[in-house]
Formats: sequence, C-alpha cells, structure tokens
Amino acid sequence: MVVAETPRLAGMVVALQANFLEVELEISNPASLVALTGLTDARPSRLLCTRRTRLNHRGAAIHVGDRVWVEAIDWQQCRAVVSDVEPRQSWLNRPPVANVTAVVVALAVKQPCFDADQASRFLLSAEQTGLAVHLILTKRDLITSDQLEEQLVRLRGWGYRPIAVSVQTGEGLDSLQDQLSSNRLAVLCGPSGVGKTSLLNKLLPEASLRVGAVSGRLQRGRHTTRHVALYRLCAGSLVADTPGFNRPELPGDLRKLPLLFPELRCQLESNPCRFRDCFHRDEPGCGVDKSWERYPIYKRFLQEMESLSRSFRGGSGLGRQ
Ligand SMILES: Nc1nc2c(ncn2[C@@H]2O[C@H](COP(=O)(O)OP(=O)(O)O)[C@@H](O)[C@H]2O)c(=O)[nH]1
Ligand SMILES: [Mg+2]
Ligand SMILES: [Zn+2]
Repeated sequence: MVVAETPRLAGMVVALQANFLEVELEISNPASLVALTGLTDARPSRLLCTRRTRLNHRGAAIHVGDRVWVEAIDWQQCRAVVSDVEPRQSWLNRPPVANVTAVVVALAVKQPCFDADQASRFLLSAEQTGLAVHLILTKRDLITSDQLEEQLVRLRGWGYRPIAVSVQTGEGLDSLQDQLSSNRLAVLCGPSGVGKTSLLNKLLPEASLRVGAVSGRLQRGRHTTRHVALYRLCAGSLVADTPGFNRPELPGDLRKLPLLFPELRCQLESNPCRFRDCFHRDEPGCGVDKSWERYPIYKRFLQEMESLSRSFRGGSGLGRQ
C-alpha cells in the first residue's frame, strides 16, 4: 500500500497522560492548516500522541515543554505520532519542565505559614536553572499592610522584588498577568496550598482547574494538582501549573551554592572573595560580609549538601580537600 507522505508539524508537549503525550501545535498559518485538514471550523490545536519507538530507545524521556515534531496526524480523532524532539533550551528538574523561560515561585504570607527554609529550597531550585526568577507572595488578604510591608522588606533583603497578590481581592493580579505574559513559558511553582491553581483559574481565559482545601493541622494544601501541565495564557505565552511537593532537594553541586543566593551573588560580583574555591564560612581571611538574614540557612544547606555528597561517595569520610 502506498501511503501519502504525511506533513510534519511542530508543536509543544503540554501534558503527559500515561503513555500519551498531549501536543499543542504551533500554527503560524491557520489558512494552510485549513487546506491541510479540510476542517474549516473547530480546528484541533491539541493532539493526543504516541511516540516512535526509536525515541524510547534514545534514552532521554520526553517532558512537558519539549518542542516536538508530529506526523501521521488523524485530524478526526485528534491523534498523531511524535517523530522527533528538538534539543532543549533550558531544563527545570523538579518539577520536570523543558524550555522554561522564567520561574515564578509562589509563597503564601499565611496558610501555609511562610517558612524561610522551605522558601529558600524553592528559590534555590529555581535559581539553579539560570533563568529569571520571580517571587510572588500569595494570600495578601490574610495580613495587614504593615505586616505585608515587613515581609516585602525582608524579601528584598534576599534579593527579590516580590509581587503581592490575592485571589480574594484581586490585588496584584494585573501585575502577575503582565509578568507571566511577557514570557514564552513561565512555570508557577511553590509549596502546595499557596494558591497556584487558584491564581491560574483567575488568569486563564478558559480554566477551571481543581483547587485543594488547605487541610489539617499543618495547614498544608492537599496535593490536588498531580501532574505538570501547560496552559495558554495568551498568544505567545504558556504557563505551567505544577503539583504540590513541599521540600525540594538541594542542588548537587556544592561549588555553585554561593551563586544561588542572590544576596551573596551580588556581593561577590561587586566585591569578589580573594580566595578561589572559598565557601565563605569560617575560612580565615575570607572578607565576605556575613550579616545577611539567610546566612545561617546558607551554612546549614552547605553542611547538608556536604554530608549528602559524603554518603554518596560511600561514606569514605574524606571530607573536603
Ligand atoms: N484567603 C485566601 N485564600 C486563598 C487565596 N488563593 C487561594 N486560596 C485558598 O488556598 C487553598 C489552596 O489553593 P490551591 O489553588 O489549590 O493551591 P495550590 O496547591 O498552590 O495549587 C484553597 O482553599 C484556596 O481557596 C487567596 O488569595 N486568599
Ligand atoms: Mg494546585
Ligand atoms: Zn570567601
């Protein structure tokens, strides 16, 4: 049987469903698609795809955010096959999302209560991508203006300029919308229960995503968002809602840690430490200023990463050379 050559179209993986990939097509020229499909209205822009077996053998998994090529398109059933994956421009490890252009970390002012250790873990995993990192403070309605100001000053000391938002009052939603829509693919991450999904429900034109109640003694949200999925905010901008997890792992590379704290990074940029390979701890002669709020957290993380890398090397007890 002769099979007519199927056209290859570019798209982006917007969700994973068991063994299937949901792909949103990049349709730059709608007219050509009409000619291709013969479907004048209700053009499907999302297709449920399997992948060519050789892609499975290449080892690397395909993730949400990956740019792919699809072929063997069945326009009636909205099905297709992913034949190729483009190299990634960036990679966020947890949650796993490819080609992210900005990371937005959401932290609640209350319910669940603001926890500097947890907040720093989220910020570090965002900083690790090397991309722009933005911070938003959610549930602004739960505290007074004075309390908010105090929190904003504190976070400026961490090197961030947070936007305070509230789904209840609508405050800050326009600024957040502007920030998200200036990015091709922004990821909204943060502890569960801070209100990420509620925010997207407000901002997305057609969303009705599941929102979880903040439950129990610990005032944590239930893990209602189970998988990463991308939503279209406007033409040219996608945003990822991510599942709740509450304690991101620390980075693997000790040497990079100082650069992942913006307040230390800035200091080192303008006034470098005179020693190479210094951790700016108790090294005699290290002139780095230690009077910043998160310095104890920084030291604790260093220690934790050191003991992890020691146990990884089989508990050889060699320590730092
Ligand atoms: N007071 C207040 N509650 C909020 C706000 N945003 C979300 N919530 C509540 O916080 C809970 C968790 O919200 P959800 O969007 O599921 O959080 P997620 O786990 O970060 O996606 C729900 O009960 C929401 O109604 C807000 O701006 N103010
Ligand atoms: Mg959620
Ligand atoms: Zn130093």
